[in-house]
Amino acid sequence: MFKKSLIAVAAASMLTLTACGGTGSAAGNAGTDKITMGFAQVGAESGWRTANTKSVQESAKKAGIDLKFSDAQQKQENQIKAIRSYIQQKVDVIAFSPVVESGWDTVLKEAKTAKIPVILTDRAVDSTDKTLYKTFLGSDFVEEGKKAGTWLVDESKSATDTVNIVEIQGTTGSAPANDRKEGFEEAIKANPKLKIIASQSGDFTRSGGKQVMEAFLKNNPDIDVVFAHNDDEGLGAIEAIEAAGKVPGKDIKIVTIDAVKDGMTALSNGKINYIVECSPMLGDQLMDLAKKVIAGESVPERVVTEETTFTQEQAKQVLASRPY
Ligand code: GZL
Repeated sequence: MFKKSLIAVAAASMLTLTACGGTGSAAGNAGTDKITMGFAQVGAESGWRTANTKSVQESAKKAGIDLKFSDAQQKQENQIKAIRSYIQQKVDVIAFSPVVESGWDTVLKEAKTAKIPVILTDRAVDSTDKTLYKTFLGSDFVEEGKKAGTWLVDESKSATDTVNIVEIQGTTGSAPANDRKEGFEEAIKANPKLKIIASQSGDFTRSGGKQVMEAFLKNNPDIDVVFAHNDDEGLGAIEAIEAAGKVPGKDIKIVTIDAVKDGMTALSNGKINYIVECSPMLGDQLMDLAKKVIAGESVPERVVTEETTFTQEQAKQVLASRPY
């Protein structure tokens, strides 16, 4: 570990000055100045998450950072266990994407006591104690929800009747689900004809999106629009809509968030109508922030990732070159 190796070198030089003797070798990268990062990932629930994991792992290799990686299968207790194990292993820095916003103060205080800096990536925590982490790198989810809602307001300008919207939310209690909902509702207030008639969590998964959409279709005869918090839920909704004998993208319009390959393919095929991008490619920025934090350099409290939006036409143009 970087920190331990500095101590080891100092101890060794002390020892050589005063007497011979070995120094306790650090677990892992004994005697090297390689940085060790403990990364506690949410899970593997979506195409976005798979791309995010690949980005973190590839960027760590490129940056020469030794990565310890764990997959929490979308369970907070598993992420907390992983963070505690990284503390015991005395890693140089901990990074994680909190599966939900609440319940992190205790374990983050343990990391602070152990003098291990923490970087939040992708999702935020609702802790009021900003000293518990060095920075938060990720998207502005409220803005993403607003972009989706604004598209629908523009799309529905000429609507004379009520536009019935069903919302497939992300993981209950997660920052992206809470914030995307907030942003979308804020935007659609501009057109009182836009009504959310049903809203339920699909847990950011394709199967969850399909199950929720099946229930929506059973209970609501005239759905006009689906707002799905990620592409995977939207893709599941497409399966349910087609099984009900309706045409996704035409009988029922669909707007989603992420812009992963499968979502962009459905968009270019006309089954989704609009996608708001949420970039999973956070690896390089994360490793750069980690090196700065360990070097004692100041880093911004918040690093917002750049992202755009896609229409069906734009998807056709960029699909072949999309990196994930
Ligand atoms: C957003 C990320 C969300 C994605 C989903 O940054 O946390 O989690 O939108 C993923 O696809 O499951």
